[in-house]
Amino acid sequence: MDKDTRLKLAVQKSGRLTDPCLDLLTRCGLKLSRGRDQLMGYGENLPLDVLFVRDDDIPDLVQQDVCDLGLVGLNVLEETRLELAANGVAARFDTLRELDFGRCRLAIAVPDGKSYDGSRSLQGKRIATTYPRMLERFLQERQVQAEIVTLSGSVEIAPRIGRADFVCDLVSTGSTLQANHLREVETVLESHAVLIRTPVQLAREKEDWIARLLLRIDGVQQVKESKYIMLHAPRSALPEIRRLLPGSEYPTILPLEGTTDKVAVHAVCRENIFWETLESLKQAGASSVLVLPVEKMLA
Ligand code: PRT
Ligand code: ZN
Repeated sequence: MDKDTRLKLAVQKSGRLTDPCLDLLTRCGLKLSRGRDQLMGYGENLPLDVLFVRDDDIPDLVQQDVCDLGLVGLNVLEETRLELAANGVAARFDTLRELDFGRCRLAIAVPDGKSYDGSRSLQGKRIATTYPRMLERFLQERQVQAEIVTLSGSVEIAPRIGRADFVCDLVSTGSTLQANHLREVETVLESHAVLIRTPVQLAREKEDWIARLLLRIDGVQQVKESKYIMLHAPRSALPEIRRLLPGSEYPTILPLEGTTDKVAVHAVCRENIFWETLESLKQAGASSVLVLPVEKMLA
């Protein structure tokens, strides 16, 4: 196939986003053969190739039209957008989808034992971060003047070594902050992975494939929580059973051979089904309940 008709997607080479991104692409039906240099993965069955890079480079690769698409954390994307704006350059990337992985937040934390009384407490203080632009915006919005200490890593030790009074870093479980005797006090940004694209109109084939990829991504995101449930129920219990099925539209009601007052109910539930729901279904009269995972879904 002509090279120009193949989409190029930037993905983190090795880090927290790598596995979930590759998993998403696999679920979308992409078979990748990773090149010998491991910098490029070629789509064997779709006209889509993957460029493996550092996550910080992903917005720039899309900005400069080296890649058509990118999978990156919102935190990296927003920091790059502000950095470009500070240099008088407009960002040239559009967000296509918000994804349900890479969840974390950029948060300000204070050493244990130090008091915190709202953003005023940051006035005149030093805050260490690897996200100076987002922190700057946060402080400006609250009309607080503070010194931003930009570090390239290990932000959490800055207070202990006397380089800063506060830190502004990514947090997911909070255990890193806890281990460093820091307490979270402000959220600067809620983040997750996003799929971005160049705003430039691409060749027809490429645009078509982006549209197909988006449909598949939507399908993948939908089925993650979805379940297919089958059960037997007395006709009289149907209203109550429909009420109990989480996130289901119209269930299929089927007759059962040899009985008229019982029917089979089949439904797709777009939310997970917990034991509590099964117990309530049973109480409402359901029997022979089966819950199955949904592998693919196309709305
Ligand atoms: O080498 P490269 O530059 O590509 O990788 P990187 O080291 O810059 O990034 P990486 O792999 O650490 O993270 C990639 C992306 O994952 C980030 O840009 C976020 O969008 C997302 N993400 C989700 C996180 C976290 N959760 C996270 N917990 N990124 C970093 N962390 C770090 C955080 O900086 C802190 O050191 O994990 C620590 C805190 O974690 P908890 O669980 O202890 O709170
Ligand atoms: Zn990085």
